[in-house]
Amino acid sequence: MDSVDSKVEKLVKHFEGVKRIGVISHVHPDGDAVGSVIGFYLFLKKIGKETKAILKDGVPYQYSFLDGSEEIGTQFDCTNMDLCVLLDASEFSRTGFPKPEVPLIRVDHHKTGEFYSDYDLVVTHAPATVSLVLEILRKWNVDLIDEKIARALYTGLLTDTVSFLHANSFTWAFKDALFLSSITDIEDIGSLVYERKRKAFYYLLVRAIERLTFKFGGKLAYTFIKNEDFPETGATAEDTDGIVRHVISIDGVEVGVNFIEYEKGIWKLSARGKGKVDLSLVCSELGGGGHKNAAGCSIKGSLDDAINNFLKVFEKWAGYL
Ligand SMILES: [Mn+2]
Repeated sequence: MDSVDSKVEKLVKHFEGVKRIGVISHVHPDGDAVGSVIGFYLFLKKIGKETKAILKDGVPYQYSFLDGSEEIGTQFDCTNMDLCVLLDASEFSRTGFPKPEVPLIRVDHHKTGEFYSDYDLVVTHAPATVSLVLEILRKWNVDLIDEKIARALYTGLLTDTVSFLHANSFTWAFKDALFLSSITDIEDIGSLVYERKRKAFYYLLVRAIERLTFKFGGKLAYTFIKNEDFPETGATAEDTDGIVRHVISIDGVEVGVNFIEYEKGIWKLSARGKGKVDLSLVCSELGGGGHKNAAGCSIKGSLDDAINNFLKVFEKWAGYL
């Protein structure tokens, strides 16, 4: 933790000398992206900075219970900021916007990605990006961490650890959970996040389960969501969240993959693992990235192209299954 501590200290000093700080994260934001953006944004406002928070796709409905979500913009207006903080994203292109002229700082726990300056705080053993944001806020002014901020950060921690099923560091994750639960009542957050799924999610899930295909002796399972599945089921991009968890949850499956065609002809691949193969390496070979057990990338072409390209690359790691 020592090197993290000194990096955080340096970063806080830098933030203190800056007036306007923009906060941004990736498209199709997950709980960690939303939680770290909202938590950091609310804190910046409270400490008296001029700030803007941006998520191109907005806050998905399952996280809209968080205070502050209504203040998150979807237009890119970071250009008149003194610096822009990229949270929970390995590359700026993941925001869905072109890289701005303003200085960038990356705060993230993904293995691969871009580096902008010595102020970058990229810590791969952090349980979530919210944990890094929490380190920053505690060092900056711990007394300003209120219930709203704590709820946003806890949401990111809960979802990125898959309800504490996985964590790069359980000690760190539980320490953060303990701290955050001392500031806010976390009792309802799990239910708000996980027990408000729309019916359209299940219509998509039924299709995904029916299409399951097993390879490598049943150790790799994949499925897909076609572009036309969205209008046919009434689902939106937000409703795909969590489908790949059902694929990886099958006994004997070591790697689960969902190919999702949000845009016609572009397959967004979401891969989950149980530790045997480093999926961030597999996905970075296909132009993406992520974590060992959760990674993704995009492949252009037909569904067969996407599946075949992935399987061709994956074959090299299949011996570890
Ligand atoms: Mn994350």
